[in-house]
Amino acid sequence: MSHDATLPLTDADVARYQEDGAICIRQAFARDWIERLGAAIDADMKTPGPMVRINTPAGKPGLFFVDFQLWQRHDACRDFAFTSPAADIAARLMGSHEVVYYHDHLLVKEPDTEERTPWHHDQPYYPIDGQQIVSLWLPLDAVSRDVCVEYVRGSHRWGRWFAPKFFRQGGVDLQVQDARFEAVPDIDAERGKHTFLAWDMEPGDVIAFHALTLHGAPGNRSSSRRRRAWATRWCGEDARYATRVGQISPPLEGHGLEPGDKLACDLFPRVRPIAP
Ligand SMILES: O=C(O)CCC(=O)C(=O)O
Repeated sequence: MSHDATLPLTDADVARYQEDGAICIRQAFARDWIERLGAAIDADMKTPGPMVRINTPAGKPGLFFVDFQLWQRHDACRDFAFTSPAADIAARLMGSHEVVYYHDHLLVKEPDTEERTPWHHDQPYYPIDGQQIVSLWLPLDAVSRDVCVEYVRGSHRWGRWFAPKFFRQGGVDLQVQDARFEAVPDIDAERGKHTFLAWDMEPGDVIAFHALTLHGAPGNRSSSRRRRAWATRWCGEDARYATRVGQISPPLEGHGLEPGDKLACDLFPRVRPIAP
């Protein structure tokens, strides 16, 4: 496949993504994207979508706000999916000619938010089989390493699938059953066994990570800095719709896909190659 010289990615970055399962790409998105997306996120928080979740218990400080599918309600997010460099970055990292926009996930931790994002990886939440699934975790605010999501280096290559959990303090198991799933190990208790990846980030930087890379995030203990992050999920040509017994997340339905189908449809639009 041809390589776009204007992309902020080298062959070494692609190799590191494949090896580590997470990379930080510096200044992948121009200021205009960050400003437009930041405004869309603030608008979404005022008028959220139907899948909004507040993960901070009443009476606790801060706010851990989660929402989905901003691309369906906000022009800036839709434009990002179709016309920003994101789809080309995803294509190159996955090694896929085709790219489908699967969904997006807003995760805001306002100052003084205590709630962690528990250790998990994403693919068991999805009714999707295949290797080519990448997320772009895009912060709209400067993020220091101690607030950034942390990734367990190389965990996407362990060949293990961990049972999904809700993003609540302590984590509550979702009712997804699959013979492949095992309990997430207590990563904090075995930190000495792993190498962790996290970065100090400026607006415009983005983390790309594989859907089987284990990750978790601290709360936002800053008393003044917001941590607005918008994660977009992208699939390549090997991704196939799969059945799961139980609750998937996000619960995106009405697409009419059958097990084994390629994903592209109105709900999961194909964004590359661009139709002539
Ligand atoms: O932003 C966070 O706290 C966690 C992000 C995450 O889990 C994801 O993008 O899959």
